[in-house]
Amino acid sequence: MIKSIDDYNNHYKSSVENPKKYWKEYANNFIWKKYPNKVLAWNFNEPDVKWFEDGKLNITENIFERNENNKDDIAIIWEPNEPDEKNKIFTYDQLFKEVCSFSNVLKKMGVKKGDRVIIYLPMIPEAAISMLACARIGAVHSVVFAGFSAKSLSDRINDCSAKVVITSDGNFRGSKVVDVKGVVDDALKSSQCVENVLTIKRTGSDVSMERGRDVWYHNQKNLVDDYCPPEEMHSEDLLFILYTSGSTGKPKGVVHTCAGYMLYTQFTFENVFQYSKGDTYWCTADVGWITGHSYIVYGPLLKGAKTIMFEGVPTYPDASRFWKIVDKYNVNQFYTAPTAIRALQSFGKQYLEGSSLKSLKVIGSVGEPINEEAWNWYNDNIGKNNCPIVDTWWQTETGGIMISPLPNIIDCKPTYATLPLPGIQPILLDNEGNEILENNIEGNLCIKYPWPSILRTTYGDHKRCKETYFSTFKGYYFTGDGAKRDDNGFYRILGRVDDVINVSGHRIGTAEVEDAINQNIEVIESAVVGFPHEIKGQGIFGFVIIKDSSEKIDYFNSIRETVNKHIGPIAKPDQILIVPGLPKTRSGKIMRRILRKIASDEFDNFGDISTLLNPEVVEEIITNYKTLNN
Ligand code: 7RM
Repeated sequence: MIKSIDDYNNHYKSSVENPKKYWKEYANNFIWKKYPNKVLAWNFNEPDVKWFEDGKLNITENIFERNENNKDDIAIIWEPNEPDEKNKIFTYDQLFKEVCSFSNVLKKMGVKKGDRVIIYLPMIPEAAISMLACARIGAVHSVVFAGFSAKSLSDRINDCSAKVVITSDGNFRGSKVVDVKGVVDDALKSSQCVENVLTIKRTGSDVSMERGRDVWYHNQKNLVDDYCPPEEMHSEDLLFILYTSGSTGKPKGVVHTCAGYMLYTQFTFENVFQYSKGDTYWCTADVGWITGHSYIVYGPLLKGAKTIMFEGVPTYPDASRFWKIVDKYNVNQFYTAPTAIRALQSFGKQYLEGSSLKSLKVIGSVGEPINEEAWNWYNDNIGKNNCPIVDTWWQTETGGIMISPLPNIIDCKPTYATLPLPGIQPILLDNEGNEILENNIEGNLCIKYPWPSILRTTYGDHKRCKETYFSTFKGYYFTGDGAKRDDNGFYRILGRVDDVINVSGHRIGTAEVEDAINQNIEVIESAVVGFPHEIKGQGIFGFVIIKDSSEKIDYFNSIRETVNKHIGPIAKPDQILIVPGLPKTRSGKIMRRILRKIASDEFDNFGDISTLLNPEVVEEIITNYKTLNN
């Protein structure tokens, strides 16, 4: 583990001067079924990246068998939605048995190495257990956030031709009981590939079970053994697929493979959180996102850490819940998103009274740029000016944290993710692809050299992976983010430079939302942009052209409901403006930059609009906008 600034400098230097040697040394910490001799083969044009190609391993063997001396240590503490419901605690030994039983149930259902399994679950222990069970038997998991609609779920099921869906009867979320199984049933009306639905009982809600297809997990569990041998995996075999939004089309299935992901999540977990044995760590993300994969499940468990999984929401029963959980378990490392910090800040300081938070040593932020005000509030009120804030920049595609302070080693600076971790070689490029060598200038953030957990492909469509990440700037991985560097070499991430909106830390593609809006029968055409939002970071603004109608229609709610149905509640537009037309170039492209300005209350400095086909529409949109906001 990196313990000082000298360590960091030495590590960074060797990781850049001799990356193969650097990562090969780190690979020695793991159990290999076959030790790898080839470390790295790569080419960013195809792209084609292979780490430890001739090695064989199983990631769960590196969680359970490797940590066997610590089998009575706590692995997962599960905190339920209701504060007075009993929590569940799993030692490594207990978790291992749970994972093995689950693996055997999947095997009995005919799931084999390489098969895809969709996990559509709330934050219950089985979410982690089922992921690990897939990994144990070599099946490829694809977790779908349980807030996504039936349509989004079936798109993902079909895209990866999943054989099995794992779900639950329902979800306790704040004061609500949410239907989960019903969404799966709906989704499966348009999916032919799924043979079985393995259902976990959580809420006890009445659900319909289709004979021959749907199976209760608790019935199956009693019929199987609680040991399952690890499947031998090649380093580059698929570990999981996770769908994420981009600037065009439907979400892409980002592919991560076994060995590189394993190395890099453990490496970043231990260094960024400076986790020591006995510590209690809590990441508040949902396992449906990459943060949950890498920093609730894989990173912490590989390290043998004690990780908390929380079923509920930050504001239930009230806005003190997070801080009460921190005190209840004496959390040492706490990792959350700026949107949660801003939301809790807005409830007022009275919700902090009665929580000492004195166990905290490191607090973290992820998912979107953290504004200075939120940073200061977090630092003063949660860290009590005594905990480094690790502002961690990374992506679904990067698998693990890329740029972050190391607590008590690298200084924290509000709004800066600071320095790259060992193995990460960032570069800023201007729009023509020239390297920006001066400091304090905004550029496109790219990475020069592969790191172990870089995405390998987008499932079923390698060309799309190449076009999205490796074609804008030849020879580099393009992140889609803008950034600048200060005189200390610290990076500040400025947000997306493409058509991706970051709403409460969730990535949403404008094209996806437009497609959904256009499904509303009253809609002719739409354009969606992000705008600054106090709590969510960015909100969604839809400019919509509607059909002539004599009826009085509540377009706002009708369109939001359409989006809810097609994507899910997280993509519902915050604002909708009915407009007579959209500003388009002669080639038919919507000039979003104008709409972005208007949605942010700016009505001039639109830049060059000489290519606009219909400049007069801009004034009309502005007039409508001003009426809407009065
Ligand atoms: C981990 C995660 C990725 C996008 C990324 C950025 C933004 C994430 C930060 C951040 C500023 C941060 N994966 N982002 N972390 N921006 N500072 N510390 O969020 O695939 O869902 O999103 O999120 O724009 O490209 S993600």
